[in-house]
Amino acid sequence: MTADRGADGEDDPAPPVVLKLGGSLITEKSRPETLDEDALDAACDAIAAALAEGTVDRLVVVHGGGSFGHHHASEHGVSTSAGTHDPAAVMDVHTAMTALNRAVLDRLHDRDVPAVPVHPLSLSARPDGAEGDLDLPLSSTATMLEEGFVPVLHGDGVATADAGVTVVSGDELVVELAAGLGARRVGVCSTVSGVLDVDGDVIPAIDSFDAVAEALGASDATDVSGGMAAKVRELLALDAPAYVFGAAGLESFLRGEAAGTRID
Ligand code: IP8
Repeated sequence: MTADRGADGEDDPAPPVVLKLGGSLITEKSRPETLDEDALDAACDAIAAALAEGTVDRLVVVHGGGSFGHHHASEHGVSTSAGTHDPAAVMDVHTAMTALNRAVLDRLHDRDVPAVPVHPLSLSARPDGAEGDLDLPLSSTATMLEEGFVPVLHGDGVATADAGVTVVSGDELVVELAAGLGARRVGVCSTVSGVLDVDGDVIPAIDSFDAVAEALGASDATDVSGGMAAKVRELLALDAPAYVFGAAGLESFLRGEAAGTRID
């Protein structure tokens, strides 16, 4: 693990890389609770190689829900804005997501990656209700990083004032982690090879939302309908450069090179 020499002479740990593995990448979205074994293995191979080669020294992984979380969430009518007070619904979503998390961890352990789980349901909250900001305490994740672990978080349920439990998405976690931990680089790896223009070609770089609003189909500057437009807007707000790429770009990203669309 490398460290930078701080102004006070103390060793400051290098800022981490935050990587999201999309649920659509690591699961078969059309079949409930089914992994895409090949895609997950390939992603874990790339992560293990980057850590072994030292192109990444501090890494936080976040994964989405794919056919594990989303299946149960939609069955119970739970989303990032619609909550539930039914403990069975909370358990269905959380149990499926911890099963997926375990599958990711097992494959990382097979490759000697020191991965440990962080379950947002036990940690985070939306104290201002479903439309409010996420409160994600970062001290456990930060300390795990300092101790040499690779924390692996996942989309989950989250306690939400006046709504019970809503869903927290992997994208929300990525933004909170990147901002709160002062990430060096942020990667969002999914089944799409980048942010696409109206012709379906990857846009190499985005530095302003207005320049790409039309291509993203955003109707106005306050569009919060989710999807790529919301993702780009949130990634633009980060201090760290963010990259949106497909499976083929993961190795490049982890080597510190360009991949897919750079959002900065
Ligand atoms: O796949 C949502 O995370 P996402 C996870 O990143 C659940 O949107 C619990 C549905």
